[in-house]
Amino acid sequence: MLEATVQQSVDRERIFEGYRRWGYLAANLDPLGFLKPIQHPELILDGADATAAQSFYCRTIGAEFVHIDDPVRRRWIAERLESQWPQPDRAFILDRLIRADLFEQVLQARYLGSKRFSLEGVTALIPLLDRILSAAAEAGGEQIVLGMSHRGRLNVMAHIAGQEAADIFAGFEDVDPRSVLGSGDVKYHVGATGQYRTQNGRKLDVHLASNPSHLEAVDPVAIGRARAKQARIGNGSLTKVVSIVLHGDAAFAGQGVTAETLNMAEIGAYSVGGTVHVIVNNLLGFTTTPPQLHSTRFAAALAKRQAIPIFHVNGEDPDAVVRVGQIALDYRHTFGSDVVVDLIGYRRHGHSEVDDPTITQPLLYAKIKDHPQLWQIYAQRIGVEATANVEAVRTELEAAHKTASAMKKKPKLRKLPSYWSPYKRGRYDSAYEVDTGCTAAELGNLTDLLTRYPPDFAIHPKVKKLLEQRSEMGHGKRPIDYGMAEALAFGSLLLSGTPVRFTGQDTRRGTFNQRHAALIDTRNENQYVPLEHLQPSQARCEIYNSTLSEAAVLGYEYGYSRDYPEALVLWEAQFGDFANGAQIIIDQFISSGEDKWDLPSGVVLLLPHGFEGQGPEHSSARIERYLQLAAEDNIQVCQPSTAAQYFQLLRRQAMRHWRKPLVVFTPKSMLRHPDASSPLEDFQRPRFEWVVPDREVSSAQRILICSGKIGHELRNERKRRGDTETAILFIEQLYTLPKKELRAEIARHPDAREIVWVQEEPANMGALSYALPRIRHYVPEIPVRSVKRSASASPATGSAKAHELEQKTLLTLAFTTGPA
Ligand SMILES: Cc1ncc(C[n+]2csc(CCOP(=O)(O)OP(=O)(O)O)c2C)c(N)n1
Repeated sequence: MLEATVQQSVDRERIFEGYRRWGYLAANLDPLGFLKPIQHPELILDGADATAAQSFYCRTIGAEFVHIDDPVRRRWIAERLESQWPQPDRAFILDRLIRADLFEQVLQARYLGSKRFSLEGVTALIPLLDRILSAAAEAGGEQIVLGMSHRGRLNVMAHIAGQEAADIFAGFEDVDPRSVLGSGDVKYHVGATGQYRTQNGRKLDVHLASNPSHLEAVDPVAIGRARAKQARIGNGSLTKVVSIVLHGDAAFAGQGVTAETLNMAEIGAYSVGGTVHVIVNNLLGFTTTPPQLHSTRFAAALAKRQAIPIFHVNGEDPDAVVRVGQIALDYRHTFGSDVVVDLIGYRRHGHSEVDDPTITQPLLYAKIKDHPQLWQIYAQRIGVEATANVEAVRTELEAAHKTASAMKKKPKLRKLPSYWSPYKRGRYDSAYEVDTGCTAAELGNLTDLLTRYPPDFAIHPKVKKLLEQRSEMGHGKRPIDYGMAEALAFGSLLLSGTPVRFTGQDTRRGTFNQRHAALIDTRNENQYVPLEHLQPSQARCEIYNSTLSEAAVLGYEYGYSRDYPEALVLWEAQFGDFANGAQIIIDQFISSGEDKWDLPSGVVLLLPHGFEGQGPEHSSARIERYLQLAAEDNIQVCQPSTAAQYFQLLRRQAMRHWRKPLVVFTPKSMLRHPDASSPLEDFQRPRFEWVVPDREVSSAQRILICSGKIGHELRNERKRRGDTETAILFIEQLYTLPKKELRAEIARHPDAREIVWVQEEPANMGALSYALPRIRHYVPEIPVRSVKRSASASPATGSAKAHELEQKTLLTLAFTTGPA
């Protein structure tokens, strides 16, 4: 008897193990039945009774979780799936479904032919989010940061982000076009801030991040914003601020930034205590079907490379959907982990409402045509007559439409949090400038704090020497190099209460062995970051090595900067050209976010740049691209030529109350070069110099204008030639080009007969096509020509010797009087 019981229990466990692993394949997940359940061979258990396991794993929830190696987490999930759940508040769910579906229908009727990217087919998203937000609030949540794309966005704004339907409808009226000529964004991209009220009266602030068309690009931005909000709160913040990111199925599977973002979830530099991901899965991407969109059965499979559970759920079983929402939030809170909900439904209309989907999916849409709305299915299932409710909601929405059509001004759907109040955005004003220099005493004291470490710390001999040198630098005994200048900038800001957050690949040591922000004990690899131990009252310092990503990491830091204007937030590319891996973030958020969404940021990009014979890659940070993006004071583009200028620039960025992204081209070989190092006095100068004047030549015949490293080479060449008639000016701020300062410097050489723009980049790159016409325009009385490498498809030669030859030729040409 006992034996039989043991055997039964072993059999049961074997059956359950099979279903925990493969049950999701056999689950009923697609409301329209195109995604056929699969009987995995390991589920065919020769005659054994699997009814119980099937009921848990093969109905309308299909869970993938046995790839999680932690048995505690697996057991936690199994326990929740293998138990009976109380019936949810069905009247509430029905009401929400009616509202979600009718919202779309009224828009369809009133604004026929407008794109809105209807949620119909996956309207269970609204009760799903209701449950996730309510569970978050019940656990002590205060704020939700929501990232999402077009699909159902307006619906989410109305039902989750606390926006009035009338205010959303007003977006379709497109009133007051003159106020947004050349700026603003379409209604399904702009963000919203509002309040969500749970059924039992709790309130959550909801921040729906503004979003470009570029799918998934907002993911890291939203999560970075959540991290900044958590950092502002401190203790308990992981529960108080929750990030939720909604994805399309095609985009989740196809866009690399999704993988990059998921990869950051468990890393100290980026963790937010777990993000709830929801795939709003309509089993279509525009006109393309799943077998063409991903190499996996489910779009969600990407998440399985990590210990992230995936809950697939049939979008036409709202009770199951709500249950999954609760499990997902609880899991996030219990384990501080990401979690994926794959909400499977369909798309009632075309990709947008102006598309005819019957051309590409005639069978699917023939079926959809006769398929009832979800609220109808649900009302029938729970035995409720909903007609009166539907009419009441319709009347409400029609009234909202009427209100919207009478509006004269487009309402603002979002406002900046109060911590933005002290900060300015928009156009530059010289009144924003502040003095950024430090006294010798301040620099000396700070140097002592930056170069100390615990007495029992076994420091690497090379680092010890570096710190000794830095000590001499900070006390005026040797010129200060970039590494020390940067440490002094960060340290001085931290002491005055400005937090510093800085990430990038190998940033703690520095790609060029120049930073050594973290000292490493040679006996045990313990780390000590002097910038974190300046004094107890200092601000928070975070310097992290990032993952090997550009898009997600830069997106994250941009997001962080959006919610921490008081902090200096920096991202460093390993080499400047790698920033093109984050081009979407640069184009769609950093350079245009303020114009489109009126959202400022003070994020800093550090991009190592300079032609040094290292080949086509690693030479150019593509100065030309940032200058092409620049307009309306949207960004600042700078190339400081000395350590002190770098120091002043970083301090200026934090100390001015004007928040504007800053792109800095930073040196590589010049990092420790004496020509680019600065005496202590230059750190005491009041401000960053937009143009570095020639302090050696007073009345020149010729003026060379350049930016960055080439200027130092030109100076050396001038010295070699014993030339006393050529002045060399460095433009340190390329955008906005300092017209007044430049003209003033040129005017100091009244005999100048020629101006030469000199750059090491090829003619189709660098600042040439930006700077040359402007200089000509500013100084029409003097002919201006240029010296540069020939236009080239790739930035630089692969041969170090060819580079030397080219560089020599450039210098020779720069000192040869020639035709304009
Ligand atoms: C990076 C990027 N590439 C292409 C597009 C064009 N596009 C817009 S929506 C869409 C299909 C998206 O499908 P899915 O992610 O499943 O979301 P759905 O629209 O079905 O909700 C495409 C290809 C885009 N917006 N972003």
